Amino acid sequence: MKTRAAVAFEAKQPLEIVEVDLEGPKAGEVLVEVMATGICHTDAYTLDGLDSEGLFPSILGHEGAGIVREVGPGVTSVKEGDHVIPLYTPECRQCKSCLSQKTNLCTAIRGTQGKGLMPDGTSRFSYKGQMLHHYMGCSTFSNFTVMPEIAVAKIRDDAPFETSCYIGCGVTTGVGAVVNTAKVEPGANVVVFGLGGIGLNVIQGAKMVGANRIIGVDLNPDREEWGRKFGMTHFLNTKGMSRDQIIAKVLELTDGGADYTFDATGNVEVMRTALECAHRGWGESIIIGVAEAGKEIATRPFQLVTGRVWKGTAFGGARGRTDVPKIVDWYMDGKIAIDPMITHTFKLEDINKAFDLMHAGESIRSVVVY
Ligand code: NAD
Ligand code: AHE
Ligand code: ZN
Repeated sequence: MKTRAAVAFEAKQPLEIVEVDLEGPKAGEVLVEVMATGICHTDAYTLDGLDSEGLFPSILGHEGAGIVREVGPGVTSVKEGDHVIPLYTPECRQCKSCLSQKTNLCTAIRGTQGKGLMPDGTSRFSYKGQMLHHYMGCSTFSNFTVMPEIAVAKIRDDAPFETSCYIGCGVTTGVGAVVNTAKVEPGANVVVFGLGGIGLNVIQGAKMVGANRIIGVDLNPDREEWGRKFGMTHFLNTKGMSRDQIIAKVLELTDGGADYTFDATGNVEVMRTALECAHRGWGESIIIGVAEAGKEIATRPFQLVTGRVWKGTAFGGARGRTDVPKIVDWYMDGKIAIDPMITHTFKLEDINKAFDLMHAGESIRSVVVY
């Protein structure tokens, strides 16, 4: 079939809206009509050529919601007409990782997914005879996409696509980092570095579980108002501040250090600061941000010897097929907010504007509605 898509032909170039060819679903796969997709900073980082796994030409996008339009042979867990959220972290429930119950990082198809291919090692997308890569196993910047059955979460039919698509990455990542990865307990003091589409969800997750002080850190002064809307109790604008100054201020606000800190910037210097703001003896620092290719983190080992813990989280530690439908329920029941964070809505033709707004710090989340 033909479908409209925003194609990343080359790094650092605007996406081009073209009609591409899409092959139908093979065994174990489903055809999904993407109804809406968010634009996450990870899409921008890949488009900017900063992802060591980045491939071109490709169809980016990994934060979607849509409807199953066709199922391939052997598909049993979803059917035509089901509403689904594509999962860049699948859940096969059979691999060593899924069975371990220690991680959400299903390994069933990670190898081919990282090469921009479907599990059989081929792509379903092409343009004028040239193969286009899939992206993070999702490619939601295409109106129709093909997904492995293990990489879609069936969700309730009454959840609006244009808001629930955000659960496909940002919401689940931020809230899940609090609930699944850090397991923040009531009364804990929390510091969130970077109050964008992910960090604000960390804030609302921390508020939801009953954290005490929730300190937001950003260089953009406009983010203070945003943080306060979702439960932030203190704001620190770190523009012009040295690492030592930031740490001293956080230690003052948290009686010696935070119980939990989160990096939602992707900046490795910030990741170090976040770790060193954690309380001696028990403070945990969770890395959410994706750093540019070639960047490394550093700290004095003494920081860990003295009991601070450095952790990371992908997709908020969520097991997609199991947890995503529950997060949709939290949203529909009013336990978490999504609508106010969606600051801009575009047609696919205008998707490049969403990247411009993100880089200018003017949007929280932009969504393309097909
Ligand atoms: P965003 O652009 O919406 O937000 C980033 C925020 O960080 C902005 O408010 C910006 O002003 C702030 N910031 C930048 N540099 C800073 C600094 N030095 N100090 C303080 N604040 C700073 O991006 P997003 O969509 O929220 O994504 C955030 C990060 O999370 C990105 O690196 C993204 O790739 C990553 N991410 C990771 C996962 C995961 O599963 N681990 C999932 C989604 C996104
Ligand atoms: N490919 C990059 C790393 C990118 C990355 O860490 N992606 C996160 C999701 S970001 C969503 O916005 C993730 O899930 N990672 C686990 C995985 O298996 O990809 C690199 O550095 O090579
Ligand atoms: Zn994302």
